[in-house]
Amino acid sequence: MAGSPQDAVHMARAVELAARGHGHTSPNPVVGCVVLDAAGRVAGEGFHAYAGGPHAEVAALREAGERARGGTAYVTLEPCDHTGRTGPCSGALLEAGVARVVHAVADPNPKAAGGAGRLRAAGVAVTAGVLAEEAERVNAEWLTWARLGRPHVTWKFAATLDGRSAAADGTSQWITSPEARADVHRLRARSDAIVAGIGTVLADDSRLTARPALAEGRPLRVVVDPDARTPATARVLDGAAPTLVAVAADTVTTLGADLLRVPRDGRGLDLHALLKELAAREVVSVFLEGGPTLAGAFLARGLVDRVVAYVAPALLGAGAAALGEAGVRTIGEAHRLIFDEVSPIGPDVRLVARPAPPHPRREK
Ligand code: AOF
Ligand code: ZN
Repeated sequence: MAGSPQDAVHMARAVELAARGHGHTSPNPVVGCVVLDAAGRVAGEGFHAYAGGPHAEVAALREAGERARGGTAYVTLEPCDHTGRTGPCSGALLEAGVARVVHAVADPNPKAAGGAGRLRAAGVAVTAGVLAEEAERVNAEWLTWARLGRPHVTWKFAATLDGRSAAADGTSQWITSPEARADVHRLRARSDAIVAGIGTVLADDSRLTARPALAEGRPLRVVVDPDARTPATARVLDGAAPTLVAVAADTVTTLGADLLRVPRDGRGLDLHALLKELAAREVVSVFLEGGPTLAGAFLARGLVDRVVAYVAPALLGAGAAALGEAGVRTIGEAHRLIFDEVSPIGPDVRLVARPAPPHPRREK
């Protein structure tokens, strides 16, 4: 059932509300809700603001009060039917006397799902799938984690217009503007974990933190370091945020850091296994910051869900490419993307893209 044009308008608002939770709800989803009264006027709005806080439906019902009776609730995610940190939203909607519930995406969490069925069984009209694509996109991180059992991965890089992240002599600082770098800090702060390869840690000695003013819960830092080459003095091991050094299961080391043992996969670590471990630690979203080798390995394994590129209006003509070997042998195997966003950031451009759905003719 697609729903009416009015349904789409109210669901679009619910998606907007859901987005307000970005960066604050982990390991829970972002969810938005709009409640109309029986006459079709907006009576309440709500969103899920933090894990453990009221669900979007409860927040919107609270605002609507008695006006919800006989009305319609628009929710970006199927109402839950379980008692977790809070009570079931299916029950709250029934109690409020809502006559119709419209939701965009089914809840993939087996513990919480079933709200739609319970509401239907109680005589509530339920419409599913309205603005599903938009609601999927706003909640992409959590849906990836809940469906695939691994975190959603955003790969970020900064490069010149000719796609290089370092000059011929290896210098790489300040390719992009302060505005772009501030934006990176905002995205880091919204992520559960920041992942970088040992090459980047050795080359840049980056702290991989978000500016304190931005990060309420400090994102976990993860160094992919099969042979435990992280120096004990590396800035990534300072006390500013927790850090995990992911080393191979067979690596012998005296490094005084929290180690995560992961099986090997060729020359590197088994990235599927690494992500599964992080998912189990309630890491829903990963911000992958390179370098080129690690990014290529993630891409080759189909483990990049979003690409954020900061492109500076500069040309180098020589020097390391932003992306290393990524499992592409011929043009037909290129990782095809769709641009979701192109926006100026100071003098630079920010591009946001995601993998294109498989093309029937390109499938082997
Ligand atoms: C949310 N916010 O607005 C909705 C959710 O741990 P709990 O009790 O808060 O339950 C979390 C689950 O509830 C979550 O995994 C999802 O399946 C469902 N719906 N969750 O955090 C909401 N509607
Ligand atoms: Zn709920």
